[in-house]
Amino acid sequence: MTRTSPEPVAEEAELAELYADLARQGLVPLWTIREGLMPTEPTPRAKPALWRWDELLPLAARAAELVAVGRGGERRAISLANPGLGGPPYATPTLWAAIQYLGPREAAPSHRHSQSAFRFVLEGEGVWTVVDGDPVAMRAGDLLLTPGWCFHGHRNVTDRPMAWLDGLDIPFVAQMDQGFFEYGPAAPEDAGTPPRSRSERLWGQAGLAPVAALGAPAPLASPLVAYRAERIDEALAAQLALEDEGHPGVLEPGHAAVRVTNPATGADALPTIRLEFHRLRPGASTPWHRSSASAVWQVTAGSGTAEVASRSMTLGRGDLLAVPSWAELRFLAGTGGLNLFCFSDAPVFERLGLLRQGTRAGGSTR
Ligand code: GTQ
Ligand code: FE2
Repeated sequence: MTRTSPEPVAEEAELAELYADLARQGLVPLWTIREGLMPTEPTPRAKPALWRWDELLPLAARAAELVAVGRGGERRAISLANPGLGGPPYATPTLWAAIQYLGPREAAPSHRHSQSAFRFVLEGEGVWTVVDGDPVAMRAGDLLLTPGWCFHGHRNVTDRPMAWLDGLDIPFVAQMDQGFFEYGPAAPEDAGTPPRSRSERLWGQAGLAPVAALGAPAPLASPLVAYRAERIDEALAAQLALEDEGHPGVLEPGHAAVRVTNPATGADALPTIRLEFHRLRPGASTPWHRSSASAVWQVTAGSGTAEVASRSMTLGRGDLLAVPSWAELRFLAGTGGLNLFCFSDAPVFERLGLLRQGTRAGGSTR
């Protein structure tokens, strides 16, 4: 007969003495902690959590009245802190999500860091983000990238305020002790306000790569740093039109989805963050799904419901939803359809052979 638990080998007192001696030497016996260390499946401390845009935006506007932006704080960004994580300003254990706000004519000074970043613009316009000297316009529906170690500063050139969503891998980089940071020039960069960035002029034509750039090793992060609202909308609309015509293209019936990729490699646009846009037809729903990646979703248009774990949450425009690892999730679109932006830590785990995806029934695929 094989036994899975060890035979009792000692008296209580002897055992306690052994544990005390082990602790004094900085040693821990696995058999006392195995279940916590190596659970049957992920047991995230992060919880499904929802932040409403209608509440975030006025709070950011109040912050703008009271708190200046500049060296020191660097950015007027307010982060989403997951209630399950007990304090740190993290939406999930790996992802930072924040609302950033610039008042009329305000500028956030240039800096760079090893963390990868993006900005997604729900509404408004008038801010240029300057990425390694390349001014990139930010307008409603656009996704802008700031790959790791690129200098970047933001400048509002209008008389109206503007707010947007920031996403970064700050928690992941912090946990792994990989954080590096450097200030840029103190004077705000006035690099101009061209309608099209140099990055887009060079890389913005799908399927046409500049030969001059192809000799060098392909960059891990996308050399294209702006993905425009019009192109994203066109790509999603095309999938649904093809579905109407009986051709393949959609992810699931009534559910179009595009991933933001590096045009030089076809891989995820950022090495640590997956970026996707989803569109559900009116009344459509997604099947139950779960992933060992954690994610944050934002409603870009329309409305509906998110069912996550055993909770049901109504979703309106701009609302932000944090989804922990392995939480069961599905979306149901309202009568006007549901459009979503999503970012996750999937590329990290995919590359390390750790990513798992599954359905509700528990059937997991690798
Ligand atoms: O805009 O550079 O939300 O460095 C957090 C860290 C924004 C930024 C954030 C940052 C930035
Ligand atoms: Fe930054």
